[in-house]
Amino acid sequence: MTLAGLSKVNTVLTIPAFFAATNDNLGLRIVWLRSGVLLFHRMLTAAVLALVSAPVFFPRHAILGQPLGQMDMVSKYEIADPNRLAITPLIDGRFDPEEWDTVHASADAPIYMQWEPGHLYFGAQIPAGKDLVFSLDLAGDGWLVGSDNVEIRAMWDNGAPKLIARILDADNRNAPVWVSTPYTEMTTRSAGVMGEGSWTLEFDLNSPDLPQAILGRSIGLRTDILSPGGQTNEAYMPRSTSLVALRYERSKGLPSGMEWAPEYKVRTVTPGDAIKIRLNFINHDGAEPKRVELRTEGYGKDVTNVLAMPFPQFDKKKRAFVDYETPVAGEARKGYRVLNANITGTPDINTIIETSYSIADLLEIESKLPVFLPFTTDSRAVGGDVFLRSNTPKKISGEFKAEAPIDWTVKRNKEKKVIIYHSRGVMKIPVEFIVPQAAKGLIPIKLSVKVGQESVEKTVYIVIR
Ligand SMILES: [Ca+2]
Repeated sequence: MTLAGLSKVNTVLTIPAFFAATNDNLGLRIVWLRSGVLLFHRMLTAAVLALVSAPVFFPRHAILGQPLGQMDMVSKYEIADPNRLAITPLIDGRFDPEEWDTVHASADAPIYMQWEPGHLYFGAQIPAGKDLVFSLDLAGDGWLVGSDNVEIRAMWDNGAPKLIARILDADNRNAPVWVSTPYTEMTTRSAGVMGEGSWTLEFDLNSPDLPQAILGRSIGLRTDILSPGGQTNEAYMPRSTSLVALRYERSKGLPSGMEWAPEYKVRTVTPGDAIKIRLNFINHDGAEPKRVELRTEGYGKDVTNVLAMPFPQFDKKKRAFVDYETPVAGEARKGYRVLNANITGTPDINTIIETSYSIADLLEIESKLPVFLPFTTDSRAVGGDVFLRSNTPKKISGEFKAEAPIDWTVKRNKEKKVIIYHSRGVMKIPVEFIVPQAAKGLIPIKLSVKVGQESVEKTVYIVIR
């Protein structure tokens, strides 16, 4: 079992990126310095580093020699909490109670961020007449490192938000370039509402061109407000992103000497069923928790139990546990939800513990179809497996369907009877397609399973280029 806790906020000012930019801007001087005056070189380097790391007294663009009109994208980006929980929002442009988790508290433009496997979710409240730029370093290895950096510019356009995405490809560190990513724009669902003086933005980032959201991944993030038509910085310019991590657990105000970890048999529950989540505690010091209140946050609030009880005594091994057992109502909205445990006691204990669990469909559709195919002028057969993972102890029987674009043929298992006898069992369905001649682009494949009145659907993409 892993013990969850807060990790420190890390701010990354990409070092190679910084030097790339410094070299570029001070190019003439550096060539001259390399020709011999080593001592002066060292003094100048020290002075530049001192100025860059100095607080706010000097405008950094002046130090770095940025052309006028460049944005300050190296200021420290404040993060509310680096641990981001799995929470599924409803992408409708409206912020419901506890739907979103603040990642950047700002009076001008508060930013929200959370995730679930395969999806990164962002929300924002943006001043009317302004655009907002997200700079995401999806491998968390620094802006201007690798080809996993994406800039997403959100603007209000004709009554709805519009997103324009481009990837910063810095695989060649000496010549980073912008690469447009229309597939990211096509696969990102977004919604927004124009209000008094500001507009809302919600989006679900899930692109075949970008690294996938998985548990434990660290991501660099910053956002900047700018005017419509305003340009963001050139490809070679550094950006300072702050690291956040994709987690299932988080805690605030844990007393010193106290640790905790959740214990799940399974992290999923289907509507109409029940879930038990055990919270295990170890108390090395003298903290005295007195009471604990447990509830599910957000969309899970009205469909689950609220429990309050005295905090149990610690045993001789300084261990204690608290169980949260709840039925989940049949009409529950599906998605990741958060169990919130509020512990109070002496001295001045006010601890919040959070853990994500999934109110899930009857089964999960997992695709092992190829994501990328090289372009060819001939037609060809392409195959892979689809796994159906039951989320219920009950037997499942239904109908599987694979649907491809009209000029494609589903040659194997276009339709297939599904029977999963065992509790939380798995069924493998091999699927084969005939890809037509010269097919290219972003190809949606719709996979679905109908069980009684319920239909579970998933669209996956094959990219041919
Ligand atoms: Ca919403």
